[in-house]
Amino acid sequence: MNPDFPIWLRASHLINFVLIGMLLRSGWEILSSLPRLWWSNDSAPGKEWLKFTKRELPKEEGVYTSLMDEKSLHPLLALPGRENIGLGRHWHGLAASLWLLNGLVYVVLLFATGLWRRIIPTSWEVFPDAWDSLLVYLSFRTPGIEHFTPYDSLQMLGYTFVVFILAPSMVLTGLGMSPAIRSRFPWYVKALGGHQGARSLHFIAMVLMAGFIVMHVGLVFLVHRENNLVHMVFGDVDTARAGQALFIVVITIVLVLLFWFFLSYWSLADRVRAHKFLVNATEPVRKGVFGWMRPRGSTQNVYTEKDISGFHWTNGLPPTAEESQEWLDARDSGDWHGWTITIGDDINGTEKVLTLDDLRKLPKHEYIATHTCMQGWSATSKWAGVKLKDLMPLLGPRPEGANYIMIDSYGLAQKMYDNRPREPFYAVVDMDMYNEDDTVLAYERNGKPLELHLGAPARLRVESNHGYKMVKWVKSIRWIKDYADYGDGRGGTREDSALQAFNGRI
Ligand SMILES: Nc1nc2c(c(=O)[nH]1)N[C@H]1C(S)=C(S)[C@@H](COP(=O)(O)O)O[C@H]1N2
Ligand SMILES: [Mo]
Repeated sequence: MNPDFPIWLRASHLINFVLIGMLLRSGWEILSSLPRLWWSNDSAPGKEWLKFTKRELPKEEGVYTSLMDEKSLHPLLALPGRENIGLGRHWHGLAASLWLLNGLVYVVLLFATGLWRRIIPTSWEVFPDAWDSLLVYLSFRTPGIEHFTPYDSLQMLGYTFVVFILAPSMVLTGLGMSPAIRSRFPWYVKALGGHQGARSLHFIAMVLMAGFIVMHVGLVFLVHRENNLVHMVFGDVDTARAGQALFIVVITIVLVLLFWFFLSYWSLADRVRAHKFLVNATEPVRKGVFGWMRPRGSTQNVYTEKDISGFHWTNGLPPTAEESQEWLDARDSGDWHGWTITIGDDINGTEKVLTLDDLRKLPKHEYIATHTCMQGWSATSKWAGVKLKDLMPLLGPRPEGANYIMIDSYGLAQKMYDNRPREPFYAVVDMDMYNEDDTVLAYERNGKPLELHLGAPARLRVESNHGYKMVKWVKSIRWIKDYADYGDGRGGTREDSALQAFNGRI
């Protein structure tokens, strides 16, 4: 046995392979839901630095939704494929958590066993040596086996970069896209170049990682293949079993590919089942890591008026005549005359009807925050409105048994995932979200009345979550016992129809 390749090392190598494939494939699923990349926080059409779509977008706000920009990827390529960003996000979260765990175990053992000396260079000689091997490769030759002890200088540099620089930057830029983290530590996201900076850097890191994998796998077979194969499979130095090792490696790769494809088709075969499984698997991590983070947008000054975006994407278009004549009439009446919002409680059946003037008389909360849609776009605005926790007490104390608040819209969902008739758009917030200072029924943006396409006259803001919680054109806000009793029971339109998680903090 070669002490350089103990069983834990070989096992974590294999697990890493499985998980990284899941990460790449679910990442592509997420990217395909908005196949454009920006450096600027406003995600303005025409300002992309890279796009994977030929579609030209109107420059005008409010006529085109991000859902319309989705691209469908084949299930053999993406996890799960076919415009399922909800499930893609769950798979990404599950694979990322396991990948991080596997990576931590690997790094801890690497140091505990002293094997780190095999991959982390300890002498400056590594640079000229690596340069020499590079020249050898570039002349289509391979460095002699004596350079591999067990890794040559170029490998050491490559592995050190991937393990200690590239992998951590994937985690750090990935976390930078979480609304919980942004609303709690806005300076962190700003340091990454905002949401689009984090997103673009995450993409670039992915390209480097994918490039590394292709080279790495290629070189295993091209450079001293027999040695690599017995190291990897048997942890052995004796190349006598190289044939057997090759067989095992090929079979393993085929099985892993089949497993990846199976995950896609298993998810697509019964998306609700996949959602249940994935939410159960990921929610404890989501809760543990992000649950304690309360937004601090109102007290921080990281984002200022200077950061306010010139463009704001739209998801969901304003109610039409079939959706709500009532809303249209109020819109056309001037200053929303006749428009009302109902606050109520489904437990005792009490309710109170308020006008826009009633809302304006309540304490006004104003702050600057960045909106992110889970599809990937962002925009920074100054929002003003009434905190939900200032609004609901107008009804009296929280009713006995009320655990959630449900917000309904005058408008219908843009599309349902199973193509059934469109239902009214709604979202549910839990007590944590309700009690946050930056959970607001907003009626102003950037000091002006809320625009029609952004939810006029009042829309919800839940700054610790992605945009899908933030119901536009709000009609009613009600205490409920449990969201399982409404819709498909998943706690919102995007949860019901796009299989997003109830917890939208990442
Ligand atoms: N009524 C209604 N509210 C909605 C939606 C919708 O389709 N209908 N889309 C949600 C999603 S997914 C996002 S990202 C935000 C988009 O807000 P914006 O259009 O104001 O940018 O609204 C949310 N609220
Ligand atoms: Mo969204």
